[in-house]
Amino acid sequence: MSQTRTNPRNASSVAPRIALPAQDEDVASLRRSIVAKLTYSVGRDPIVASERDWFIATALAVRDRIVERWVPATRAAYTQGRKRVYYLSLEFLIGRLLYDSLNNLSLVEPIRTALAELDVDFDRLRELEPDAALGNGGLGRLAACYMDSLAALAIPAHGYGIRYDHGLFRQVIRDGWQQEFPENWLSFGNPWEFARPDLSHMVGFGGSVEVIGTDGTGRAIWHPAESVVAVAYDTPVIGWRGNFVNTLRLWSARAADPLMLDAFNRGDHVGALAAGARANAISQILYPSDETPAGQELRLRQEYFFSSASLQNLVFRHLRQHQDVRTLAQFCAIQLNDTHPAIAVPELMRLLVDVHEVEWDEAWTITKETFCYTNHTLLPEALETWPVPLMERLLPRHMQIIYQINSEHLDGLVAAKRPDAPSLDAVSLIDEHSGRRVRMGHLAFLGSRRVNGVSALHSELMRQTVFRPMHTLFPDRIVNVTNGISFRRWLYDANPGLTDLLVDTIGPELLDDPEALSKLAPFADDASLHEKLHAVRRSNKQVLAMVVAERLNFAIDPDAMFDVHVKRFHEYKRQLLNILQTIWLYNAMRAQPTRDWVPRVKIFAGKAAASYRIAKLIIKLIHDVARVVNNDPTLRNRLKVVFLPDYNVSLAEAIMPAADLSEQISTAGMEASGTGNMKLALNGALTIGTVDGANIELRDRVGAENMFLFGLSAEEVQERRRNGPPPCETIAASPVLQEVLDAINGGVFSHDDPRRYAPIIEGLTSSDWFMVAADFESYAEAQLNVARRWRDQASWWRASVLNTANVGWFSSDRSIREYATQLWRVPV
Ligand code: 26Q
Repeated sequence: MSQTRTNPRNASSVAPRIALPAQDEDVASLRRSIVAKLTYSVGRDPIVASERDWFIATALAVRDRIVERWVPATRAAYTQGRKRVYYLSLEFLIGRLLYDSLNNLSLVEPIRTALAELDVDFDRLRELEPDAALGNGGLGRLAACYMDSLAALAIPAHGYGIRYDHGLFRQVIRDGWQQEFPENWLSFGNPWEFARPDLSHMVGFGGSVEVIGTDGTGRAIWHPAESVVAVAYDTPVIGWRGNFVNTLRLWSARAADPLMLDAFNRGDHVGALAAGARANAISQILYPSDETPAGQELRLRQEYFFSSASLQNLVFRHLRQHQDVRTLAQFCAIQLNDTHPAIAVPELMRLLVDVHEVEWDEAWTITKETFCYTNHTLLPEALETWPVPLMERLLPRHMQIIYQINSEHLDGLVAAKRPDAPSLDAVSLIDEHSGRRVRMGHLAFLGSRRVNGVSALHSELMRQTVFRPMHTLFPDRIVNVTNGISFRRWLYDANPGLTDLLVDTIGPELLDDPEALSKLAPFADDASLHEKLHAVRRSNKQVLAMVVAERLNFAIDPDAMFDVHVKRFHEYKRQLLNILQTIWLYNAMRAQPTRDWVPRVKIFAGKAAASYRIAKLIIKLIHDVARVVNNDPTLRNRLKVVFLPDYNVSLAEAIMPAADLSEQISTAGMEASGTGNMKLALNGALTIGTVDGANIELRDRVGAENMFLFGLSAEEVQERRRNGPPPCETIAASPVLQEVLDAINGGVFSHDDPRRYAPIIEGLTSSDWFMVAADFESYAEAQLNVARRWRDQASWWRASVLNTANVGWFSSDRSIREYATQLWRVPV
């Protein structure tokens, strides 16, 4: 969207009421600081300044107002000696910061006015900000929402991650196929961050371990062969109403010795720079695979690089304040966002034992008391493991520590002689089956005081499946914290029209207390509210239609139902099921052209991992179907299919408020939680979904009668995979599905290459692992119910109101409160 000229909010244009009216004083002082920044920091004359110059100047002026609060907040947390949370995550999917910061500071209107007085259009300006896309999807966006809530709740916290030069790839669609291009968010500089070249740590790799003393109990000294410098870049994270500010500290990699002068002088000009290039590579790019670990050495280098820099930094901070490393657990809680930073467990042991000379047993106690670990997936292929030889080569001391942790763990188990003990094989940190590999999930589990899943079902499945043996040993360790989302970003920022209407209807309390949304429930049947909600939705849909027109040169009708399926492409998320149902609908409309079909626009967006062939083929199928459907005059515009390229946080902010129907149709048992489901329900979309992840908790709050649930349960999926009928039987039993597959197979959507979709058909007929065929009939039926409900608009809007009214619980503030009390033991 940064390339576009349209402002998605122009159509709804009114200022959100949550921003206080612009005070003259604010406006004048903002105007002065923007001009000062433009002059002295950007170095431009206002007469020639480009819009981008104005954006940078504005961001810098806003940053000053954040820093004014950052310094006292940080100082107060320090002097009060408050326990601090460290959130370690390889991903922070932040998006843009200008509007969000202004909203937190109640400065949206003053800035708009100040800029207008300078003849600059704020709404165009904010579209120029590139997304900080330092994440793949749900896990990264969750980290960003949690940073927002930590600041809102005034919990002292640092986010630690990597300052990737290139965020998630830019998705371009050529002839229906996804292509990946590098993303360049830093090309015009980043006005939000502070480089801290003075704040750096050495991170070692490779080399050897020297043991001092001969009896095996002596100290170990690691002599790394290679050293990389981690340089800190700090971004302040401001909380709601500007009350508190935390720090997001991202590490950038530099060579310790960037130019080997002797090599250069010998004439080896390229070789002289090789070490520098090797070091820089660590923070160059975000790994774009989602759910499937890449397993490459560079990824392990990234994981260790940021884990080590972060731990050295937090231990340093702790010592500066408390002088005694033994009190670490009292003042620090470290949260591991998935296993990506699990190497932090042996790293803390190394720092405590080798560097700070703490006894092993005490060090282990401190470690276990300090860490907590969040698991985000149960997919066996997504569980991170690293080959022992690679670990030994890259991190020899850590491998020794892992062996020692493992042998004490297994010895203890043998000594305990528990009758219910799982096999050693199942709980060992080393997987001996597929080559020897370190199980990072087991390592994180063992090194943590609490381990959590991200929805009730997911946490329960953790206990029953992948972590079953570990759970037997430590039955109190796994807890659940259901994910949440930032209402600031996903309601107040993204949907000012709805926010204003809600404030008008139930009062401003909801702005500070999401649960106050429940006051909306008594208005569920209020026709005048329905009308106003409809007006807000329609205007949001018009804005999205403008985005579609601009990007795809294609018109969609804002009065049609917007049926939205936006998320990463993965077979378990079943975009395929949706497009098959679309074909079914297409066939049905052509067969009965005179029926009163509900006009629908199927909207898809999402990226596939570059190497995920089937996911990319599904994207191509959507485009092929779109071409045929969109050009068929017999449908009389009652069905359109749209794929919006390059899905990111900013595009999501335009889509969520414009959705009527939310597709949350994962194979039951496979979506750990989902968070798009929450964003869409909050904005009033009705969910069509499976009984999976947080959909279940959504149902418990919103009511099954206000959703469209369908399909096999997680248990039924398991059972069917074991003993179900062969998929070809399922398909044969469903003439409509058979017809859909025949159309695809017959090249109806791919005249140029009738065999193109053979791999998809083959997957469905031979195994149907993701239960697309098995759930098809049930899904198609649920979609008929959707259409039926849509025709009864009063009933539709009643359900919509009850969705918004009952999702207050899904605020990430609630999630963070649970982390604070159950996991971190910090006051809120
Ligand atoms: C691992 C190793 C090497 C390269 C990449 C990765 C990698 C990267 C990202 C593995 C997994 C991810 C992302 C996982 C993810 O986003 N999971 C989602 O997390 C959300 C927040 O908890 C849940 O709501 C979703 O259900 C879950 O799919």
